[in-house]
Amino acid sequence: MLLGIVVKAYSSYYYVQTGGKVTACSLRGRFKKERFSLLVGDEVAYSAAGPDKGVIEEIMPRRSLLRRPMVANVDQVVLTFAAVNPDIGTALVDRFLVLAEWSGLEAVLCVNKTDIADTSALAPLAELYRAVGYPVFMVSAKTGSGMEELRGRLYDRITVFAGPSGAGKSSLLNALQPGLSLVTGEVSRKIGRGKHTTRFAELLPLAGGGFVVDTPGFSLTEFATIGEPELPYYFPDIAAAAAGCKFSTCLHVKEPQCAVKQAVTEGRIARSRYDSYLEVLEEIRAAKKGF
Ligand SMILES: Nc1nc2c(ncn2[C@@H]2O[C@H](COP(=O)(O)OP(=O)(O)O)[C@@H](O)[C@H]2O)c(=O)[nH]1
Ligand SMILES: [Mg+2]
Ligand SMILES: [Zn+2]
Repeated sequence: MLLGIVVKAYSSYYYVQTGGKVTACSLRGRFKKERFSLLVGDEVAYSAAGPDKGVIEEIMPRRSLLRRPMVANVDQVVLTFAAVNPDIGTALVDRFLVLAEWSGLEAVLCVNKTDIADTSALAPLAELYRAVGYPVFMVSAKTGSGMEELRGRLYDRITVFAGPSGAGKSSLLNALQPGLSLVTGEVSRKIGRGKHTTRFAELLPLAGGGFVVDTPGFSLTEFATIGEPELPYYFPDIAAAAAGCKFSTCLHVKEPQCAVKQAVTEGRIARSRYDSYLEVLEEIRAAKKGF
């Protein structure tokens, strides 16, 4: 039996990669009866069934599950923003970070298009997120600047690229791995709006080891399913300060003796982070009333 990773699922075949080789595998009948949904990213054992063909005999336990897109065993997400066009802003960054934390993914920030931006003006933003604990990469898909550092972060892991449309996710992946030929720019947006966009992603192999997944982005309307009490935990800076609040149920809004508000006043938590927290909390509350 051979071990491999499912890199693509297409019309009842699972494409399993072992080393540099991809084998088209079918699923052993008993899995179909169990209605087991095998996903891209799953590790499997398979037996050979002819040249370039195989049968999946065993499915290994999953380390993680990302629901949109459906990918198993994702290790981290690279949240990609453009320095300009569309301009990066803390409100949007914080929303993507909440979704990453909520999905249980390690998150890193990547600021692209630094070739057409004033990088010194971006330094405070990078500093802010590094202080919260997120690695920040300043890159340009166009000039290749900063790409080696980013590449180092992708080695031997499954990484999902997410972020707003137009940030340059597909361009970055094309620059990281020549030969991928992902569609970029206006054309990709037109395709993306079509109704046949797949919910199922494909793992794209990196030559040095590891896989990347290009996504059109998380849906930003999913806050409704986050509970109010858990929200502070998705802001690591807020969660760290919350230990000092008088009430263990403190949501850091109007409660007395709130260590979070104190930390904002004293500048230990960035005002923009706290504002983002209040905004998302408000949306969670509004969504609850609405439905
Ligand atoms: N100047 C500049 N433009 C870029 C860079 N990366 C991507 N772009 C442009 O930004 C647009 C959107 O890129 P795309 O990769 O499709 O973004 P995606 O929607 O995040 O996948 C395209 O017109 C790219 O040519 C970069 O590093 N510098
Ligand atoms: Mg794209
Ligand atoms: Zn508090």
